[in-house]
Amino acid sequence: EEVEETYIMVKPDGVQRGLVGEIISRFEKKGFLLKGLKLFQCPKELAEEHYKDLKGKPFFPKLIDYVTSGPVVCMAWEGVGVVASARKLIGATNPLQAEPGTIRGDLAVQMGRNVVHGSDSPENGKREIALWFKEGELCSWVPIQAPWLRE
Ligand code: DAT
Ligand code: MG
Repeated sequence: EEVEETYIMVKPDGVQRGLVGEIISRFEKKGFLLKGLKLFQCPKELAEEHYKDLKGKPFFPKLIDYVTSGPVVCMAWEGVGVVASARKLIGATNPLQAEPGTIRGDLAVQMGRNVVHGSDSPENGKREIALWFKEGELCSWVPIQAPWLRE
């Protein structure tokens, strides 16, 4: 049971469709700790760095266009097992395969419009938070509900 950090991002379609509150709410209600939050217009270079492992894939140019097509909401979340748990809350990459009850399963239909990003490993969680947030944009704090979330 390790305390981890994950980078969650509402993609431009989620922002345009007014799903920001709904998506943040799912992580809040689950009981994870929000450490950073901002609305941000992502430059192309940052999008390419973020998705560098996918460079060369046929869909890469469209993916970069999509993620830079409007503002995104950047979030850093902390918690025990938060990386894998957030991926479960988000659901499968292809929204048509994502289970009902997951964000993509409930709110999206197409892979190229799958509303949200979540880091795939604790290492990438750290890497992506460092990539998207500057020093001073993250808060360390203890919410009043902490003793009611973990014994
Ligand atoms: P995930 O976002 O579930 O971590 P990923 O890291 O494999 O998925 O890919 C990043 C994004 O790229 C994904 O959210 C949507 C897009 N993508 C992935 N595979 C794709 C494909 N085969 N065709 C079109 N878009 C794809
Ligand atoms: Mg991924």
